[in-house]
Amino acid sequence: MGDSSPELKKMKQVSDMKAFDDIFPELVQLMTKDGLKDSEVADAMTWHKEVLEYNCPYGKKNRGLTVVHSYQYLVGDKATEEDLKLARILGWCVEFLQAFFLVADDIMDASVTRRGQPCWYKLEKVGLIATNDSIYIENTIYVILKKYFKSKPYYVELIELMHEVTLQTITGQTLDLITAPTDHIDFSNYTIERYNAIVKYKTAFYSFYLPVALAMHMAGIEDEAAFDSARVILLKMGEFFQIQDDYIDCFGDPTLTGKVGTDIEDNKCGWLIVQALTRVSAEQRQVLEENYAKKDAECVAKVKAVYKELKLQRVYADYEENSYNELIQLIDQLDVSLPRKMFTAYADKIYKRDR
Ligand code: DMA
Ligand code: MG
Ligand code: MG
Ligand code: MG
Repeated sequence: MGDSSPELKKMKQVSDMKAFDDIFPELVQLMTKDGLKDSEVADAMTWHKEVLEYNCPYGKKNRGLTVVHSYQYLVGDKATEEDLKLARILGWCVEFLQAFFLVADDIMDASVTRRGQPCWYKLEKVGLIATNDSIYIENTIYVILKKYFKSKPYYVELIELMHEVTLQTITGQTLDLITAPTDHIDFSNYTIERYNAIVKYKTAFYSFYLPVALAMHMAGIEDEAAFDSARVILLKMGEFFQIQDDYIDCFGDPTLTGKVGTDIEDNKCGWLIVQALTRVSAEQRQVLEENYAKKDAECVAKVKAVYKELKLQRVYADYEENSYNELIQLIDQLDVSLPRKMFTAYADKIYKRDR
């Protein structure tokens, strides 16, 4: 996994993605094959198959692929093809966890599109059945873990980690949602402390710590200190990633991101509003109070106009630069025997992202 030319790097990305994608049908089969033959539940299985195929394979798959890459960084040439397949399956478990959160998140955030297609709950035939479908997607994780990892010494660690991180993410979603009431605005809660807590819990644990920690378990690492050191860096990276997500929600291009932003309409305690509130004049604050959290394109445009007056695009560019440098410093100070490249590769993947 050394440095190589851009062409070689691109070729490797394509072949890594293909090897990863090639496993997906096997996992869908595992989940549905027996049920499809059972006349009592065959209709449900046909539905489940579509739930998985619609909601799971079309993301960037950064989280899933990170399990594979981290595993490769940790064990080097010792990785057998069989082990790599297991790492890919674990990667898919993270993708299923993500799909479970997203199906529910889109209902709660009243989103319209996801990964370039209508949100699952938006389909005429789906609606609130999507809540049950999200629970179904979550459950696939444990069927898959049992099938492929039951005999491994680290099986229980995987299950416990999945549960722990799920609870952290749900906790973050609760903070995100209750800080954004639907019936009134209260900017007094929109502090950087609250913001940091939301993003750490709703995003950083599952998107950054989880994929690397799963790979560490697979690689046989048992030293708690190694997990603690990794967590410090990965939570910082997760905070950075969610700030990007909040920025892209407002200033990104939906044809690249595959989703249309809703944070202003949803009254979210996002990075932009928190930054704006520390910089506004009394008049600008009033514009925000009158127009934030309204499902009305003109109101949204007025909020964005204040963001632009406050030059938040510049503030963000500076933040991104500084935060990346801080991250690299943190990685340089790493005192345990984890490969630095495992972290810098992940950081480089997300720095200056537009999708
Ligand atoms: C996403 O937060 C968090 C989870 C746990 C899905 P978000 O609502 O900002 O995500 P998105 O912008 O993708 O809807
Ligand atoms: Mg959302
Ligand atoms: Mg959300
Ligand atoms: Mg978002």
